[in-house]
Amino acid sequence: MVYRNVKLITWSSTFTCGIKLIDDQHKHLVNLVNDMHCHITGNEKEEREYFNGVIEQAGKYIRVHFATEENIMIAASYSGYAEHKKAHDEFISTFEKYILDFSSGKRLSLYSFTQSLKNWVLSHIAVVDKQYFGHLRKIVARKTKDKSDVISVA
Ligand code: FEA
Repeated sequence: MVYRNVKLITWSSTFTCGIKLIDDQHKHLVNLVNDMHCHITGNEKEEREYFNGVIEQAGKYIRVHFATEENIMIAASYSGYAEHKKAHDEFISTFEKYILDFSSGKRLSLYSFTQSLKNWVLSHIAVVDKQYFGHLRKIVARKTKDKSDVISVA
């Protein structure tokens, strides 16, 4: 079982929110899942070495991404902020538990880890993140309308 050069997730416009920073971060997460997928060999030693080399960076990146979204939601007074942050926090706890098991020597299945990361990333971007994307779009539309009203009055 070797998936080299096989993309597990193909980026699609349905994942975009229109904020470049967020879209770039989501693309990076998708690339990360695809990279993990390409390193599945079924060989425990190889997979452990690969995982060891990427996991810390991945954890840091995910935290930065969540903080970026949370700051945007706060700035936009998004009413779903607390619930969204809870989903982020729960994901971080699950992720940390996995890393703890891994560093204490537990057998790693890169296949199952990658699958669960893919399922989480996809369902979160496509469902939960989409809810605040909608809120941001409404704000932009309102601001654009206010501006055009001012211009037409002037
Ligand atoms: Fe609410 Fe964004 O977080 N994308 N992910 N995963």
